This record gives sequence, structure tokens and C-alpha cells, in this order.
Amino acid sequence: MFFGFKSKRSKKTVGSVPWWKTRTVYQIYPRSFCDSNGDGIGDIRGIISKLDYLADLGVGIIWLSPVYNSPNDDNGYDISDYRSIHPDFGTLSDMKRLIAEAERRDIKIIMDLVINHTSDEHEWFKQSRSSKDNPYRDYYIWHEGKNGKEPNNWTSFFAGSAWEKDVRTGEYYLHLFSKKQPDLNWKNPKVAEEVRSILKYWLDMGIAGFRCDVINVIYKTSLEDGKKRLILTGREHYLSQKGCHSILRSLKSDVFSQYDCFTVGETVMVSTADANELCAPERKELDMVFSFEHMDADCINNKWFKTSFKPEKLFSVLEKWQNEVDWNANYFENHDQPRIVSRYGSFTGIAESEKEGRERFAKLFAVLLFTLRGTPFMYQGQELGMTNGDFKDWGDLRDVESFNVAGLMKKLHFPASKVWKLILKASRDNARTPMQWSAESGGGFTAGTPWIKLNANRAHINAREQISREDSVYAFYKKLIALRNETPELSEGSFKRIKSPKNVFAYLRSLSAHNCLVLLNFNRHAIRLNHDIQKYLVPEKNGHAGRILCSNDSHNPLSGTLGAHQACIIRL
Ligand code: TEU
Ligand code: CA
Repeated sequence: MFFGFKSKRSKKTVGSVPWWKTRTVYQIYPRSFCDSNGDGIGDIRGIISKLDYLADLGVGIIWLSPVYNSPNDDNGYDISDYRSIHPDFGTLSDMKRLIAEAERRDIKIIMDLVINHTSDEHEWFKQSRSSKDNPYRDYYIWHEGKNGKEPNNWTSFFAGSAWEKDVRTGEYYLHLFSKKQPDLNWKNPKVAEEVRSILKYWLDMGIAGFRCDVINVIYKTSLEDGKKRLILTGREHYLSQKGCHSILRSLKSDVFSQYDCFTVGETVMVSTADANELCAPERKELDMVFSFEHMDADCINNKWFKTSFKPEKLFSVLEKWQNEVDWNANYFENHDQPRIVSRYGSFTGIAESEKEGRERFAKLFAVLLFTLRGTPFMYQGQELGMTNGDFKDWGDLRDVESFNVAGLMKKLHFPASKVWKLILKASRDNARTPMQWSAESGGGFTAGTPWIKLNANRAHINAREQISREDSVYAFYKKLIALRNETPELSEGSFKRIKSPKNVFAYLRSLSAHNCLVLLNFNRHAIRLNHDIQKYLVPEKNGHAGRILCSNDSHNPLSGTLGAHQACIIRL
């Protein structure tokens, strides 16, 4: 519900604020977005056919997950040629047309930059593994074994040792991810030279920036044994190292600063201090970073062990990041994370009867996303309130990480049914099911057989149905995007948390004399607002009540209560 607010085509730059601060970013996972030729795999022509949909939603920037050539061990995050397009996705000329067609609609495109590792099928690695004196040997991290075992005790992000022995030379190579993703050696200046030239290639083609994959792990200071840990033994030798900072500074000064572009780093295990070292403006490294701490509000130790969702944990992490980092890259979904409505809301979405609650919950997170200070990043299908996959058995899963972690759990003697339950909840495949465009058998995604199981709830959760309804999640996203575009205090304003009842998140966004109060009730029941909030709603001095700009419920918060899962923005 939006009150007294007309949605206009977005004003894309506000004063001197850079465009990447005011626009909304929409992430496309190309395999699962739209298939134009019926082979079951989403492709670039499919994306082009949906540009009007995105423009209409108000999207200002598309982040495209990898479309480069790749053997797809990790769905494109294992690149075998940085300058070409995977034939599954189309051709280079399709890509150029996508850039041009997006530009016609005032949409910019950023690409994924995966430079911690390449595919083992990249020409550099083929050369590198061929012999110890090949000129490409030093492009990767090779080491002889220690007493017939791996060179050190490091473990991979995808479970198991981070080393693989290669028969050709008898030495081991390092892979922080799958064994088909060998890590590049960033101590070799030639690697940086290659990457600079790849960056220019795409920027010259009209790309507006990059999402930099696991960018804070690229530099390995030493290869000594790490402190033994439950996950990622060895990490102290490569997380956010000095060497990484100097590489990023030189990429910024040699390349990025020469273009009108921006960078967002995907940075694992970062604190706010680490983030500031990477993206505070005076550091001249990255423009913003994705952190992970706020995605741990439903797990203990690591993402595989989920508990119930703890809203207060989420609020305190968000508050800390809002206060300590000037400009955040805000997100709740991406291609690696289960869907919000399923993980934080426990809505399976299979039952039509859950619709109202699920949509209200999806809208609650939408208000949060668009009212935090920073650039909002949304993921395909989030605007429809899409749910986790409805996978029935192992044959339905595709993700290399899910299989590797399941293998490790089995080795540790977890019972098979337990393994399935844990994987089902946390698998990255939950986010990768095909986009639900319509109720038809292929979900409007494909005329063929989709590469991964389409959710049966496409019958009632789909774009066509959402667009047809004024109170849908889609309509709500559309209005929120426009509202943020038109309301400088929401995009540029400061953030101040206000004391609130349990499981209610309340804050002010302020710019000069303008103030917006944001109220988010994460309780499944109505709640009476405390004095600290009420005093803003009806200021004693002038007697003016705030004006509600947007709410996911018709209940009036000015009455002093919030409805179950109600979220609203009030202009004071
Ligand atoms: O992800 C890096 C990462 O650390 C995690 O999000 C990862 O998905 C996993 O959950 C760790 O347990 C990036 C990409 O987003 C991911 O898709 C790639 O698989 C990975 O890097 C390797 O390139
Ligand atoms: Ca296709």
C-alpha cells in the first residue's frame, strides 16, 4: 500500500551523487533467467527479451553472473576464456546487443569478475600443468608434497583439502574452491597484467563495472600450515592481506579510475574494519563490498547448520554495518543464498494458502532492503516472492558445493537422511531454480526441459500473476524502487536506530530537514509501539502526524501499534 505517492520514471542521478549510489541493482543468474531457444538453459537473447520487464520494474543496473566460456563445474565461476561468451548463452554479438539494448532503456550492466581462480581448462592452466618450466607455470600456485601428503593443511571453501596432486609433474596445485578452479598466483605480475587487459576489453565494450568474486582472498601471503579450524583452515594466510590491498589499488588507479564505472567486492569473512580498509573512499580500492555477517541470523557456526531465524541478531549486525561503514552493498538474496521467504520466513510456498503471509514477509524484507543506507541489490525472482526449490532427491540437485559438502558429511558418518535435510535447507540450488514467468509447464522460462527443476509453485507464484495484481510483491518492489529514487533521504540520508520493542527494527533516515521513519515488525503478532517511536509519530510540539509513504498492511501505525510482519515508511 502506498499513500499519496505517484510513481515516476526514475530520476537517475541526484545532484553530485554517483549513479551507482542511486540506482537499484538486479542480479541475473543467466542459466536460470530466460531461455530463448528451448534448450533448457537461460541465455542472452532471453535476457534481451526481458529488458522491458526490468525497465518497467525500475532497475537501473543489471549484475550479470558469469557468461564467459566455462566447462561449468561451478556454473561459470570457473572461466576457461575471459574474452568469449559461452555458446549456451549466445555469442559476443548477442552480448553487444544486450549492452546496447540495455543502454536504450537507461540500464547499465556490470559483469562478474572471477580472478581468484580460473577453470583448469583455461589455456593458462593447460600450459601451466604441462611442465615445471613452462612460462605459464607461475600463473598458478604449485608446490611439492610434504612427506607424501599435501603441502599444507588448508581446506577448501567446498570442503576437503585445498590441494590437488597433478600426475604430469607430481606437484600439487592450490584450489580454494573446486579442484577444477585452480587459484591464480597474484605474486606474479604477469597475472595482473593479463587481468588489466581483460578489464579494459569489457569496459571498452560498454560494461559499467564489476562484481569482484571473492576478491579479498586473491593474495596468499604464505603457504604455511594454518591454525586448525572447523571451516577454512589456512584462512589467516590469505584473508584481506596487504598484498591484496596493493593489487586492488593498482587496478583502481590503472584501470577503473579511467572509466565511469564502479566495483563491488564480494568479500568473505570481513569485519567492518576490513570493509573500510577496502572501500573507504580515501583507500581507492573498491566502491563497496558485500559482507556476509547479516546472513548468519539463522545459523550456528556455519551456513550448513541452520537454526530458527533470530531477528535481533540481524538488526544488531545491520546496525553495526550501517554505523561503521559509510556505503554498504545491501542484499538478502543472491545465487548462493536460499530464498528469504523460505529461510527467514519458513514459508515453503508450495501451499497457495500461505500466500498472504508469504507476500507480507517478502514485502517486509523489501522495505528493509530499500531503506538501508547503501546500494540495493536484488536477485531475480525476489520481486515475485519466489521460494526455495522443491527438490525431491539428489537427482534434482546440481551444485558442486552441495555434493562436496554432502560427501564430507557422509565421511563424518552423518546419517544419510540428516545429510539430505541439511543440504536441502542450505543448498545454493535453492536460488537457482528457473525464474517463474508464468503458470505454464515450462514456467515461461523454457519451451524445453529446464536444466534444473522448476518449482511446482510456479502455478501460483509467477510474474504474469504478480504483474496483474496491484497488491502483489512485484507491484510493491516497483513502487519501492521508485520511492527510493524520488526520496533523497532514503538514498543519501544518514541512518539512526531508534529504541524499539523486541523484534521490531526502527530507524530514521535523515537528510537536512527531511526525515523518514522506518518501522519493521518481525513478530508474527501485532505489537504496541514504545514511547521512543510514538513521539515521532505524533510530535507534541506542532501536532502534525507523520505521513505514511508506504506500508505492506492497511493497518495504520499512527494508531500506536504495528500489525504482524508490518513494515512501513513514514515521512515526518
Ligand atoms: O562465492 C564465494 C563464497 O564464499 C560463498 O558464497 C560460496 O558460495 C559458498 O557458499 C561457500 O560456502 C563466490 C560465488 O558467488 C560462488 O557462486 C562461487 O562458487 C565462488 O565464489 C567461487 O567462484
Ligand atoms: Ca537457451
